[in-house]
Amino acid sequence: MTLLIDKEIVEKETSKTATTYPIDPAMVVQGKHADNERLKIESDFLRGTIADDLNDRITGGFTPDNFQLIRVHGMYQQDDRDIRAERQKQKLEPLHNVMLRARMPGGVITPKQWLAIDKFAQEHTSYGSIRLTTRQTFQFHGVLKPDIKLMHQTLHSVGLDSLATAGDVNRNVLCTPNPIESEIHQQAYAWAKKISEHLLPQSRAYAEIWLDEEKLETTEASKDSVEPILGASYLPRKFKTTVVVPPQNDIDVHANDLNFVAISKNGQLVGFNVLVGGGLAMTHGDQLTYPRRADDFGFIKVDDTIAIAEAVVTTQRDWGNRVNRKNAKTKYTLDRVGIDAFKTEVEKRAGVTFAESKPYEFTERGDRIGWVAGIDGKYHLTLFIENGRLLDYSENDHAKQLKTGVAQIAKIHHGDFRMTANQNLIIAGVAEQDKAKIETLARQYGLLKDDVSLQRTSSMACVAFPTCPLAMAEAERFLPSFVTQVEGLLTKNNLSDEAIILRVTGCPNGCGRAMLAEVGLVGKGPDRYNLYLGGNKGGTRIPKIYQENLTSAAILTELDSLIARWSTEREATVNGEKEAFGDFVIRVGIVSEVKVSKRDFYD
Ligand code: SRM
Ligand code: SF4
Repeated sequence: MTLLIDKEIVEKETSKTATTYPIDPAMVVQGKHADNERLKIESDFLRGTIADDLNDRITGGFTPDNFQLIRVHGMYQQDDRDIRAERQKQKLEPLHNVMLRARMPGGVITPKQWLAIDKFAQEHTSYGSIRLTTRQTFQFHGVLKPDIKLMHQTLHSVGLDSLATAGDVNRNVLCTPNPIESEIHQQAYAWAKKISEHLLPQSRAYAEIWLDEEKLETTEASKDSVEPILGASYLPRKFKTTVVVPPQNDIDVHANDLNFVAISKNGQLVGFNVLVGGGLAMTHGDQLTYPRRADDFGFIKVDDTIAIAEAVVTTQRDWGNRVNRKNAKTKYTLDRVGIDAFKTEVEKRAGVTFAESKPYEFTERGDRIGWVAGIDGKYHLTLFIENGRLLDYSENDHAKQLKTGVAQIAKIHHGDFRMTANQNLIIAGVAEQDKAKIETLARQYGLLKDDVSLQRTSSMACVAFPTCPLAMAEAERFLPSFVTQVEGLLTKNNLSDEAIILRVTGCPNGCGRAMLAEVGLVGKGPDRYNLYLGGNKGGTRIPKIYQENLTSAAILTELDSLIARWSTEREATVNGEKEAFGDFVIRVGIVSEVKVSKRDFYD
């Protein structure tokens, strides 16, 4: 099978380009820069004093600047919130540890790599779990300072890293994760990888600090060339990119700053429609923050992909708000300077003119749990992993040993694994003769069950307690029993074969993408959530607030009557299917439709 990516094109496009552009002051927010800007500039290209902190064993934590800087190296300092108060009572510092998030464009990981991360999670993390995330990678939670370097070296020894999975940089690049379903999927994945690599920080800080590589001094003369794309102060805020193959929108384009929507002709990838400026986070009570859909900039040919990716990133780098981090993401830059101005600048920088967008449609987002056949004669088994948490929940009962189960599969699997943006895991590239063995293991270890409802596989939650420092309410720990209750409501109304896209996030940052759900719960406080309704199946509509500050019991009461109405009043759609819940609540006026998020999200 040939990839459309031509080696020469890639080499030409990935060569270092001049990255300073004349900047119109009218496009830049004036004022005192946020403190994060100082620390990035002073960090000597992401080094800071991380190495010194690592040797300081008096505290388990990092100094405030390094607390931020380690994020670009893929780590967050955390502590277990369940035991925080108790430790405080005992006059102990919080039990500082780090969470690590790996870089894994398109979520692809080999069995050998899997076995290495499995072993590390088992031996060196306090939770003993591997957590699949909503952005096609995994996290370790609870790694203590003495093990941090070992963790990076372990990843490196199997060809993995965690560079730029957090912080003000381009994050892990997502890609529709069934790569052998068509040639387009494979080509899309190759582009996701290429974009990820092209936009990575070039600083050698990661290699020096974690892999003990030789330290290179940054001289005054070399400063300008260290980061040709990101610049010495990196991006104003996090930046997220995807490559997606319609009609699947399984990576949720509207949560991302930059999206390449694959357009094909006669089975070949001919280019991408480019969508810019999506993002879901908001702050309770601050109407200057809001979730926003990405805007369609137009169509580009495949050869222009890297140039456009770089131009969008450098435009956001130069025009993004460095004064107020709450308004620093690309979505706010677009609304401040105007879509046309941003797009024209991207065209100028890339030397590419957007053509009119090509038609496409997103119809679904869920993963197809179970086996699918690939075009290469191989098979792929998608496992539903509730909340993405791979953990051995019992010492003796195999059926509850999810983490061990995946490791057992890794030992005999000849293909690879693909993490999905719905926190699930695909065992990809299985030969016909190996299917039965793999399926037996998956069933034996509770990774594949016949009685999981469509509602459960359509539900998702962010991590929240006990590790997330920003959580206001439970999410991951709350979801399983809440779904059971929703299943009950569906059954009561003869809808047990149907599902509502249900998502819960422990705070308004939106990591579980509740702001693209048909029913979204956004945490406000202990057992308190704002209830949003009206997203759609394709993930192209933002839901609207229905009621605020409800307990979970009150939400179930609301859902009880809404689902009862849906079951009796729903209509057939034009293509004969029954109306989805998110469409229904808008048609009958339970909530109004959010069309232009900035204007009508808060009406
Ligand atoms: Fe997220 C911060 C977990 C996807 C928006 N997110 C966090 C932190 C690191 C908390 C912190 O800053 O200290 C959470 C760590 C929890 C923990 O203990 O693991 C966290 N985010 C996650 C993950 C693990 C949720 C999950 O259950 O899978 C996802 C990891 C993705 C990855 O692998 O890179 C995750 N985060 C998202 C998404 C969804 C997406 O990208 O598709 C969003 C919304 C989309 C967007 O960016 O608009 C999201 N996370 C945020 C934000 C708000 C950003 C903003 O624009 O204001 C924060 C807070 C921040 O950055 O200040 C945040
Ligand atoms: Fe934490 Fe909030 Fe993200 Fe959930 S949505 S993981 S609570 S930051």
